[in-house]
Amino acid sequence: RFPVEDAKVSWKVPWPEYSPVPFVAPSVLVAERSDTNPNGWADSPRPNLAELKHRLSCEGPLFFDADQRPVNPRGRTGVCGRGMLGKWGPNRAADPIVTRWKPGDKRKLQIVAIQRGDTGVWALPGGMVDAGEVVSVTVRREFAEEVGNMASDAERAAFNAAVDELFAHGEVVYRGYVDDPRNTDNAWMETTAFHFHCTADLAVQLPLRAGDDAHNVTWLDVDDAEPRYAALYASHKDWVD
Ligand code: RP5
Ligand code: MG
Ligand code: MG
Repeated sequence: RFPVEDAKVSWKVPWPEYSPVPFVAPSVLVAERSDTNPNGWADSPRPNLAELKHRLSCEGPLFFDADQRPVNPRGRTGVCGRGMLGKWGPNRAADPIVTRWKPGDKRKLQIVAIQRGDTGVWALPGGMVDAGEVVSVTVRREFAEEVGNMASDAERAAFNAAVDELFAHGEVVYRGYVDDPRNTDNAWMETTAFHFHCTADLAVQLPLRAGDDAHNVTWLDVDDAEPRYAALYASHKDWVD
C-alpha cells in the first residue's frame, strides 16, 4: 500500500502526490464474470455503470473517479482496484453476534468467535452475501458454515435444532461500512450485524465445530483484558461493545 497517514485519509485533503498501488488478487481475476465464466462471483475488470447504479451502499450514493471506479466513502487506503474483494464499491456481508452469560459468572458476556484462516485473527463468524441472497439467510448460512461443521448426522441435527431456536429472535445492531483490511479506494466491505442471545440451556445444546474459512471456534469473553477479544478483526469489537 502507498502509505497514508491519518491526516490525509479524507479525500477533502488535497494531495496531488497520492499514488495508490493498483492491485487485483489472482483469486479475483479467475472469478471474474465474463461470457466464458457467466457464474463468476467477481465483477468484470471494467466497472459496469449500469450494474453499479443498482448497488446500494449504506454510506449513501456512490461517487466515481475519472476511471468510473466507485470511490471509497471513508477515504484513501493506499490501494486502488478491487484488491482481494470481488466487487467494485460495497461488498456486502452479514455477521452474527451470538452471546451468552459466561457459565459461573452472570456479569460477564461471551460471544461465539472464530479464528480466521486467512489472517489468524479472531472474528465474528460472518461472511459474504451470495448473489440474490437476503442478509437474514446469509447470517445463518455463514454461522452454520463457520461453526457448525458437525461430524455426524446426529450432531448436525442437534446443531440445526439449537440454531433454529437461537436465530428465531434477532436484532440488527449495526449496518454499514466495515474497517476491513482488504478495503481499497474502489472496493470495501459493508455488513449487517445481528445480535442473538443464547440461554444457558440452549448453549449446552449448541455444539460448535470450526469449518470452512474458520480454523478454530470458542466462546470468547467480552473483556478487553482478553487479548483475542481486544484484537477482534476489523470493526467487530465496536459492534459487540
Ligand atoms: C468482514 O469480513 C465482515 O464483517 C465479515 O465478518 C467478513 C466477511 O468476509 P469473509 O469472512 O467471507 O472473508 O468485513
Ligand atoms: Mg464464511
Ligand atoms: Mg467469514
